[in-house]
Amino acid sequence: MPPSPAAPASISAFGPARSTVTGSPLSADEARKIDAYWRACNYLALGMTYLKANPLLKEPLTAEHVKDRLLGHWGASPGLAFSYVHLNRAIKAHDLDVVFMAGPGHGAPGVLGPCYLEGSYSEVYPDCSEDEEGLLRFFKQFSFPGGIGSHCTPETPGSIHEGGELGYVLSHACGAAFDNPDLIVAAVAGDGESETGPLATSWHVNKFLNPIRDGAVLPILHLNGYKINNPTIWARVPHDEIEAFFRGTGWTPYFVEGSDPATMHQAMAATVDKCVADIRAAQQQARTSGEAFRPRWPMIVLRTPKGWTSPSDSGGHKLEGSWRSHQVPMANVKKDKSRLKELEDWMRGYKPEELFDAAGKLVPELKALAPEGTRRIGSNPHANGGLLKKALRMPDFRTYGVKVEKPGTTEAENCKPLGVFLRDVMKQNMQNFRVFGPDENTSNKLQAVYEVSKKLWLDETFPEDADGTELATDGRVIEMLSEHTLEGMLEGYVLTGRHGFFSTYEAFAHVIGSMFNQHAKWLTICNHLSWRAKVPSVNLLITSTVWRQDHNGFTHQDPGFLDLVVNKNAGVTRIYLPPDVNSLLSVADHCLRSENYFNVIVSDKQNHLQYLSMDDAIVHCTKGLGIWAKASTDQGGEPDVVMACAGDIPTKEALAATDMLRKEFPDLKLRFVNVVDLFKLQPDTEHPHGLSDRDFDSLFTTDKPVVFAFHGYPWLIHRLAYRRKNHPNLHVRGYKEKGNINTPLELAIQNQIDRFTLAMDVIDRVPRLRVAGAHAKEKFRNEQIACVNYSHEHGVDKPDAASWKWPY
Ligand SMILES: Cc1ncc(C[n+]2csc(CCOP(=O)(O)OP(=O)(O)O)c2C)c(N)n1
Ligand SMILES: [Mg+2]
Repeated sequence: MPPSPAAPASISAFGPARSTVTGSPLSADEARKIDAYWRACNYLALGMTYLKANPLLKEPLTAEHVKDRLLGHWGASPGLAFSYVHLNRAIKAHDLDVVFMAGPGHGAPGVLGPCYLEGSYSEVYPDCSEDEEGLLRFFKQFSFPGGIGSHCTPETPGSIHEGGELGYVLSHACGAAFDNPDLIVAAVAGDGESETGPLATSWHVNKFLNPIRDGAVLPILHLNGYKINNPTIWARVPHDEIEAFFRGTGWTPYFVEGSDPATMHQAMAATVDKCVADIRAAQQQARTSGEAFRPRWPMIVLRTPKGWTSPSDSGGHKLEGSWRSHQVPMANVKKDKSRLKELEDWMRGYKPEELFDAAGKLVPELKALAPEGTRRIGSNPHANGGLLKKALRMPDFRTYGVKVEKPGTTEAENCKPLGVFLRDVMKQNMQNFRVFGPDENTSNKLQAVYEVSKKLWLDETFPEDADGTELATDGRVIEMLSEHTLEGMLEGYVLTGRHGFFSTYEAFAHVIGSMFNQHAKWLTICNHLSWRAKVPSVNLLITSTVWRQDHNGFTHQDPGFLDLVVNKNAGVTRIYLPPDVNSLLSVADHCLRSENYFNVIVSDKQNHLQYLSMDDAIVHCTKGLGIWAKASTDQGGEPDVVMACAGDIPTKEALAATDMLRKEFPDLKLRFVNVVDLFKLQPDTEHPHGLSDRDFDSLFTTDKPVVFAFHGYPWLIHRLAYRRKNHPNLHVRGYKEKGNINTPLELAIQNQIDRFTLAMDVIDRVPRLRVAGAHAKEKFRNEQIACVNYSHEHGVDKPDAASWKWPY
C-alpha cells in the first residue's frame, strides 16, 4: 500500500481554532476564568478516574492514593466539559433554559465534574459536599462498587440520557424540546455514535420541531476523531462532505476546530452565541408571524483531539488525539513509578491550587461562572421531568366502548374505538400529550385522532395532500418511518414529564428492542432514587399482529417482542393482551394514568368478536385474568380440563374449541380462563402483578390438564409459569414460525393454535377421552383438513368456520 499522505490541515484536530463564526466575544479576564473552570472540570474528571485519596494533590502523589481498579472513560470527557462550560456561559449571558445531553455518556466524568462544581451534585448528594472531604467521596464513588456508574446514569443530576447505548441522543433531545417553547436542548453526539443507524436517521428531528410551540435542539457533533480503537468515519472525510451532509439534512453547521484552548474558547463562545441568536431569530419570526416553518436550525461541529489536554504521548504511544485516550490512559500507574509521575504532572498541570481553596471548594471567582438555581444544567427541572408532570385530563373511557349484548356474537375493529378515545385524550391535553407512529396510525385504525390534531409536517406540501393525508404545521401526531427516532422522541417526552402513545406493527417492534431495554433499565434505577419524581409511562401498542397478516405474510409475523419484555425488571414492565374493544379501552385508560412503567399492549386492529360488556371488561381487566363462567361447564366441581387463552385470536379459537367439545362431550367439565395481564402467570414473588400460588392453583388446578392458546411464542408461558405446581400439565400452543400469505384460520391451523387442534389437545389430555374421543378427533381432523383445502381453493376461510359465533 502506498504511504498515506498526511491528513489535510482542514481535518486536523490540532492547532489554533478554526471556526465558521469568527470574533472574540470574551474579555481576557472572562477567557482566563472560563479556561480555569474547564481546567477544574478536567482535573475532576481525572480525580474521579484515578484517586481514592489526596484529592487536591496537597501531598506528592503515591500509589496508595490511586484506586486499585481504574475504570471509566477519559477521552470524551474534556470535550463534553468544554461544551458544558460554554453552555453555562450562554445560559448566564442570555438567561437560557438549557438541558444538556451527552450522547457519549461514557464521558460522564466530563459531565459530573461541572455538575459538582456548580453545586447541583452536592445538593442532591450532601455527602459529596463542596469541600475536601466531599470531593474525595465524589472521586471515590465514581465507577466504584456501591457507588455510581461510569455513564450519565439516572444518578446524575441533570441527566435524562445515560448514553450507555449510543445512538439516541438527538431523538431524546427532540422529545424533550417538544412543547417546551423556551427550552434549548444541547445534545452532544459522538462522532462514533454518529455512525449508528438510530443517530444517522435522527438528524431528521429538525423536521419535527415547530418553532412556535417547541423548543430547540442544538446538536454538537463531537468530532474527536476516534471511537474505542478506530478512527471515526466523520473525522476522516473531506471537510466539504461534512458540511454538505449537514446542510443536506437541513442544519446550518458551524465548525469549531482546533486544540489551542485560548482561541478555542473564543471560537466556541462566539459560535454558541451565534447559535442562540439563530434559534431565537427563527423562533421570533415564527412566533410573531404565527406561521410555523422549518428553520435551518444551527448546529455545532466541534472538532477537538480525543483526550484533549492529556500528555501528547505516553509509554511511546500517542495519547492526546488518539483512540488510546478513550478509557483510562496510563492504566499501570500503581505499579509503574514513571507513569505515576506522568499522571501527577498531568493533574498538576491543571493547577488545582489555583482552582480550589484550602478547604477544597471552587474559588469564588470561578464559582460565579455557573448559572444559579434551576438555571444550572444539573438542577434543570426538565431533567427531573416528574417534577413538572401534570396528570392527563382523561375522558371517561367507558363511553367509547361497543355494546355487547350477547358475548361472542358481534364483531368490531378493536383499535378503532381506541383511536376515538385517543382523539379525546388529545383534545383535552393539547399541551402535554402526543401520539407517535411509523406511518401507521391510519393503518392501525387510530385515524380518529386526526380529527383533533394532524400529523406534524413543516416541509413542502402538494395540493393532493389535502385529500386525506392529514398534514398540518401544528399537528401533534408524529409520524416518521423510523421506529428508533419515534421511540427516542417519546422517551424524551415522558422523561420531561409529558405523556404519549406509540403504536407499531408487532413484527417491527423488534426494531426498538434495544431501546426498550435501555429505557427499562433507566426506570429500574430511577425507582431507587428518591429525588427522581416519577414520570409518565411509555405506552406501546403492538398491533397488526402475527395472526392477521393478511396483506403481508411471513415477514410480518413475529410476536417475539414480549419475550424481550419479560427479561426486564418486574417493577417497570407490564404486558396486556386485551381480547376485545372494551377490555382494550380499559387497559389503555389504566396505562395512560400509570407512571414509571413500560406498558406493552397487544391488540389486533381487524374485525374481531366482542366478548365483554364494558362493566365486565372493567372487572376482568382489574383482575387481570379470570374464569369466563358462560364458557365454562365445571361450576360446582372440579374441571376435567382448563382451557386458557391470552390474545384476541387465541380467545376466539379457544372458545370455538370449547363449543366443539361441548357438543361432542356434553358432560365434559371445562373451565375457561382468559388472561389479559400476562404477568399474572408469574408467582407474586417474581412480579408485583403475579398470582399467589393459592390463586393460581385454584384457577388452573394442581393436577388437571391445561391447554393454553397464547398469542405469542409458546415457551413464554412456560417461562412465566414454570414454578407452578401444575406446570407439568400445562400444554401451550402459540406461534411457531409457520406462515405465509394465509387466511386467518389457515394460519392458526399451521401453527396449531386453531380450534380443531385445541379441541384435539383436550381429547389427548383428558384421560377418559383419550380413547373414547377417537371419533370426535377424527371429525375435528377432517374439518381441519376441509378448512385448509377450502382456503387453498378459494383464498378465504370456509364461511361456516369464519363466521363462527358463540352459540350459548
Ligand atoms: C450502540 C453501541 N454500540 C457500541 C457501543 C460500545 N462503545 C462504547 S464507546 C464506543 C465508541 C464511541 O465513540 P464516540 O461516539 O466517538 O465517542 P467518544 O469518542 O466521544 O468517546 C463504542 C463503540 C455502545 N456503547 N453502543
Ligand atoms: Mg469520538
